[in-house]
Amino acid sequence: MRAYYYDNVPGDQRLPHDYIPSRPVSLEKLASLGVKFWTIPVEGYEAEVDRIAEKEGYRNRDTINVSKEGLGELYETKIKGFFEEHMHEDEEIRYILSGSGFFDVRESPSDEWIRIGVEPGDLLVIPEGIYHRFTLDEANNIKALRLFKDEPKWIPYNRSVDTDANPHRLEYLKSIG
Ligand code: KMT
Ligand code: NI
Repeated sequence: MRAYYYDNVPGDQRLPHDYIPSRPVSLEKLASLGVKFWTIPVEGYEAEVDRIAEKEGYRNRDTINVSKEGLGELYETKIKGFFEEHMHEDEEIRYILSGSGFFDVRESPSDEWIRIGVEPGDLLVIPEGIYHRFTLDEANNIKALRLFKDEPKWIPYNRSVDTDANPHRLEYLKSIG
């Protein structure tokens, strides 16, 4: 995992968009925004992922393969949708099995994008109510476990005046002070 401020230069979303020089973001900074992170080697990952899932109450999981092969005719639509700025009313929990990609999360109150480059072995928890988006990188594939507590609440609410007033959004802002 590597996190840094997104440079906002127009162009391909799959490029790194790292400032020159880079403006790195620490794990402490991410934690202050409610973003949680673990590294668990993919070889024999099950026991450790099970342990964390047990501790955090992530009782269910499935696998998602974001690639042309994995998504078929939904590919273009999905890729576009993932990169719309949105929030969820539940955590978005991903353990990366293979490939790579970028999760962008909004820092509050600055409203700057922080880009989180993920790779195999990364377990990332994006809190409910935070604005975020996802893109593949130039390698164009990622395979991840999606963990969740009960029924998955994966509805993306694209950012608007309505989401600004969503109770989960307000609760999130309160939680980060
Ligand atoms: C999401 O909800 O944005 C995704 O599942 C995207 C990719 S998971 C690595
Ligand atoms: Ni999302």
